[in-house]
Amino acid sequence: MIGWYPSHINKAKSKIREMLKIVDLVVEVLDARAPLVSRAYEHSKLFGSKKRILLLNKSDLADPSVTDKWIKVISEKWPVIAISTRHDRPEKVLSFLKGFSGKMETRLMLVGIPNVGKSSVVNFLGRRRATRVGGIPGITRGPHLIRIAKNLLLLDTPGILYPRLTNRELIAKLLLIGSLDVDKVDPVLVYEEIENILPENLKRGKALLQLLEDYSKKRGIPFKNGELDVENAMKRLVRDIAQGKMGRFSLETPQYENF
Ligand SMILES: Nc1nc2c(ncn2[C@@H]2O[C@H](COP(=O)(O)OP(=O)(O)O)[C@@H](O)[C@H]2O)c(=O)[nH]1
Ligand SMILES: [Mg+2]
Repeated sequence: MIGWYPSHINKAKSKIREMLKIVDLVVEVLDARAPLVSRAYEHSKLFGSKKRILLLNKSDLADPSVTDKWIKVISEKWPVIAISTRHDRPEKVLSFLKGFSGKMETRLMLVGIPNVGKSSVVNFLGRRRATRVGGIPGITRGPHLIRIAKNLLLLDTPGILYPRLTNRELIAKLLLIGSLDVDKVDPVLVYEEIENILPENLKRGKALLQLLEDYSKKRGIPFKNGELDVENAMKRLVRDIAQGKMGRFSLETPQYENF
């Protein structure tokens, strides 16, 4: 599980490298609840000196005071904005992005790990009478550029990056934000880490086992011979947490971060 790095990841990376050649600006989409782990990919190596801006998406699911702290820390290095494709108006994001367009056409590309909301951002920005500008020379299938503002073009297919699964805590966090699916990595494998990092407002003073028991009763998850079905309950609870159904939370707070 740890150090797992299958070949589709290399394929996705080489696709991104290909696209980088034809864009001016990379827009990294991160999950506002865990900006560090949602950026646990080789960003420096991959993007080099390419200009970048950061979107902290799903801010409606994060603790707003923690998100404010992140914005302060990150903005020392990168242009950044907290957004929610659920609750914000596209104009908010668009006017932020417009600030980076010059006299010439600027091409943007969205990138991010699974489930941070890349496609939602593309739809969100493309919804407003976006016009397709056409294919990309030399690439017959796949991404197209859409015009989202005067002089601002967006690749309609975002790049998928994969976090490097270097430790168990990172895996637990990725499960809790939904960037690793519970059907791919069983959350019981990182039970202790989940128990340790689960924010207090979700735990409400309970141990994880108690939380699972209460959750199972509430959701009518059958007990097996009177015993709690931990695996099933964990999967469902983790998924509900990731989707924000158990309340807002942040998993990471800026310490002394070199973003
Ligand atoms: N609450 C909330 N959910 C969001 C937001 N943006 C995306 N989602 C949800 O997150 C899930 C993944 O979004 P998607 O755009 O498919 O992510 P992608 O894998 O990065 O392309 C979907 O269920 C979206 O509805 C947001 O700002 N707030
Ligand atoms: Mg997508």
